[in-house]
Amino acid sequence: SHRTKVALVFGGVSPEHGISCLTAASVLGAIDQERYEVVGVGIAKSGRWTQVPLETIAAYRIVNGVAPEVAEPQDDAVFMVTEDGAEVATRNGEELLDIRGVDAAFALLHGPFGEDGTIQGMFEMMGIRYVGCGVTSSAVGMDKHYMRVAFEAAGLPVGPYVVATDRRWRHFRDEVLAEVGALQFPVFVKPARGGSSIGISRVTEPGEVAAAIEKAREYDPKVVIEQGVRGRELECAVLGNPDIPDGCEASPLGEVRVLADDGFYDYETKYFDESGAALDIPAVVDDEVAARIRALAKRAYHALDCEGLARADFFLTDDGDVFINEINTMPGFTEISMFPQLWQSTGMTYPELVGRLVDMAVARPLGLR
Ligand code: G1L
Repeated sequence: SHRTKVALVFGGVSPEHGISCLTAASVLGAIDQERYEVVGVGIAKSGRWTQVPLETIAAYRIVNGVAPEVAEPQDDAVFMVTEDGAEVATRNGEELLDIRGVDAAFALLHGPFGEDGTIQGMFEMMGIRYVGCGVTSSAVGMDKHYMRVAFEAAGLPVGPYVVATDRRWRHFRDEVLAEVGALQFPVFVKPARGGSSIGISRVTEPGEVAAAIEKAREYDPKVVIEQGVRGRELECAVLGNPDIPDGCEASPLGEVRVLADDGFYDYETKYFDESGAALDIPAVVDDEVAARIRALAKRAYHALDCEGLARADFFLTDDGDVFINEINTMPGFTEISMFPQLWQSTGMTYPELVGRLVDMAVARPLGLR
């Protein structure tokens, strides 16, 4: 019987290289190797691609605080012509894996070049099916400006924000600062397309906005300034594709609990994720509120035309108002991350989740849809 061939693509040039390697180890440990034949495709920090043996991936872990990384390939790939006249890429005389031969690619890559639609576009051009959102959804989901534009167009509740494009900041700085000054403080100043929390400032007074924008601009010429929303952070995992009428299913909610001032969580928590954040699953909220947020999560999924999976993140204020914060097309995905844990709470195991994602990718038609 023929196993479905899956490429795990991981590493990459982003600061989240190590997390990506650890996630690859987590997925490899869960995937049913009786049904799926896995190949490891690493992207070294230099950006060079290399096949990584499964034993190497399985051994990735943090050693004395040092994250794993994809070893740099020592030699360049060279093309050779085989006896039957075909041209193949080789390294050290050994034929390289041709990723076009896989049934689906599972790319675990963060930030620019990976999460932003670029690797999805590469897969599209090469005719490779892949897990998760397509080019446009990935690109829009990575851009805090266009994500809000899409949410607003879909009538979703978005908090007030200002966009400082490079052009506006250079030529109309006073206008930008006046708009930001009209927001309620604190505000959060963020690189528009940063995947992680680098370059983000919490700003409590208007006099500090310009410096925060300059700092965010070190990471992205486009900066988004969001009015802070005081409220609980609730997250919803969404899974699905157009094969079902609703297009997707929403999980129960989870809550990310922030540390109290004394450095302790204010009440007991059930789980901690890999970053040490306390996760409450299911979140303790009224049934009516949970139903409202789950419906918004599905609308957000469709607003970005997501496929496969996404995690939608919300704020719930003390007054019971809900705001969507963002949708993440590549959520944390180790076994203890929010997304897998939310499905686990419904009875779907991590191996089942991985299998479902790969099966959705294999079932997906190539090209426009
Ligand atoms: F392929 C999926 F399923 F869409 C996918 C890809 C990547 C889900 C989750 C992730 N997450 C990651 O790669 C990361 C959290 C390690 C970095 Cl974004």
